[in-house]
Amino acid sequence: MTRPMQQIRLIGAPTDIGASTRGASMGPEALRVAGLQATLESHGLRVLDHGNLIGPANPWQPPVNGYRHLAEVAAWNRTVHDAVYSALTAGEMPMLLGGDHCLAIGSISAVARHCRQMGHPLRVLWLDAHADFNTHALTPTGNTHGMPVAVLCGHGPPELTGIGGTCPAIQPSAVRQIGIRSVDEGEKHFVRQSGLQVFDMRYIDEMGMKRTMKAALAGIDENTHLHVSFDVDFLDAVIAPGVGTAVKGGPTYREAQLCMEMIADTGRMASLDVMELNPALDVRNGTAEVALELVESLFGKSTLMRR
Ligand code: 6HN
Ligand code: MN
Ligand code: MN
Ligand code: MN
Repeated sequence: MTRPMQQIRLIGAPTDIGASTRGASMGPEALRVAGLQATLESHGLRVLDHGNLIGPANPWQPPVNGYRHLAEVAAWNRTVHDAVYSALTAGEMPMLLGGDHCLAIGSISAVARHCRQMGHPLRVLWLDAHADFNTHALTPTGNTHGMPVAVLCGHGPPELTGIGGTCPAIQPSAVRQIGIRSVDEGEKHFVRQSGLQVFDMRYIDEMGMKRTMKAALAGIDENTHLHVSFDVDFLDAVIAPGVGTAVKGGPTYREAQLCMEMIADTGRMASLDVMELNPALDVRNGTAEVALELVESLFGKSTLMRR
């Protein structure tokens, strides 16, 4: 690392409140066991582990009015919002360790609030097999981890859309989705109607990861706050089986590395979510290890080899 580095604040959010497969609650610990803090420190980064947030237990109930566990989801997201916002206010870089992806509501609401205050343009890179753009009316499952992007764009219940103080928290034009290959029928129409920019697997197949990332990163400047929301199911299920909703046909190990390296090259990443890691479905913590290798690249590990 040659740049002076901001302190990274690890924030564990051990819950699977927004999913219907249990186990993402163990994600933060799996990343720690894989050596997250020591590995990042070995690259000269300053890392402080703030431990785990506390929130309601998973009551394991069926959906009500299209939402499973709405009250608990809101409570967790308020807590995540406050933790991420306090890291940003302290001048640190928050790294949220999920936990299921519904927690990106709290995380990105806080980032958007910070950006409004600082006058920074926000760009959100949503690395995922899924668009996560369902609403209570569209969802086939009631799982709020399938809804965070819609909620952040203002489509959802007020107890979620209002968490960062302004609704909508973000505009669809701030988002670039990458790696998408599983979108529900109604969700698909809503994504199109909302004008989200989606670089799906077909796009990556045809254009390659390099051109995909150039397009997804186009237009950012030295003021841009780049937020990366990394759903580990972004990765091909062959290299990342330890996730609750694995989908075949995702980026290979090298494609994912190039994606992360090109993000690092911008020097603009200012906040990060690592979500949906599910140790209950993993093999010898291998998915956590792959996720960590990709996080190393997000922080510029491979640029060392190019100097
Ligand atoms: N994730 N589209 C499906 C649903 O239930 O709405 C799957 C969502 C997966 C969400 O992986 O973060
Ligand atoms: Mn997701
Ligand atoms: Mn996903
Ligand atoms: Mn900032």
